[in-house]
Amino acid sequence: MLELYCHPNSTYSHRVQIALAYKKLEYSVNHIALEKLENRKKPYLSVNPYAKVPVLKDEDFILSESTAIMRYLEEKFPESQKLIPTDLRFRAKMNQFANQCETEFCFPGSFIYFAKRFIKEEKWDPVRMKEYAKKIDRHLEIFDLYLSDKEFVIQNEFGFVEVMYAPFIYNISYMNVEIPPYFKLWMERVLSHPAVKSTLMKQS
Ligand SMILES: N[C@@H](CCC(=O)N[C@@H](CS)C(=O)NCC(=O)O)C(=O)O
Repeated sequence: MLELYCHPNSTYSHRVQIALAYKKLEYSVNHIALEKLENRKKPYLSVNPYAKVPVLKDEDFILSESTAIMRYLEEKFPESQKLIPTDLRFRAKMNQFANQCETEFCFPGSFIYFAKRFIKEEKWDPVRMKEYAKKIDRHLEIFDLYLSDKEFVIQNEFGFVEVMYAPFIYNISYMNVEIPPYFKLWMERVLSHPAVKSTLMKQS
């Protein structure tokens, strides 16, 4: 059976858990206690020397990086509900949006979210947080325009890009950003998807 090393509050773990729920794949969970720094000690470092979750274990095969895991699941279980288009150009566009999701939204967003949720205010880096909030605002402006005539990002269907964003838009209130109208509607659609709801409702 598939085994997922993850943490109940980990946004990147949630991506994989949403993909597994969407594809209706069974797996067992191995919680890594990030708060006790279990990820930075042996034996976990032999699972992922970068000390991050999630990691997927499929028999003797070990894979880290949430998007690499999602791509693996798609190829390993071709009969399950599809997350990735087969058409070359739609898939290429999906990859464009996936990269922009990481660099323009998730990376700067996580910096702000992590500080506000887990670090004392006197230790924040307010200059960088402001700069990152501006970067996200710009991203949302561009994304909003794209979404103005669409329900979902690729082929108007819930898919890979929505799964990537879901755990991060769930926490968007921490980011102090303006949420433009079409992005807001898309966010509501994504967060109400059963695979997203069932996964994110479990977090503490
Ligand atoms: N690029 C990685 C990021 C994974 C990541 O940053 N995971 C966080 C939890 S959400 C983590 O393990 N942090 C522990 C640490 O950095 O010590 C992915 O997509 O899986």
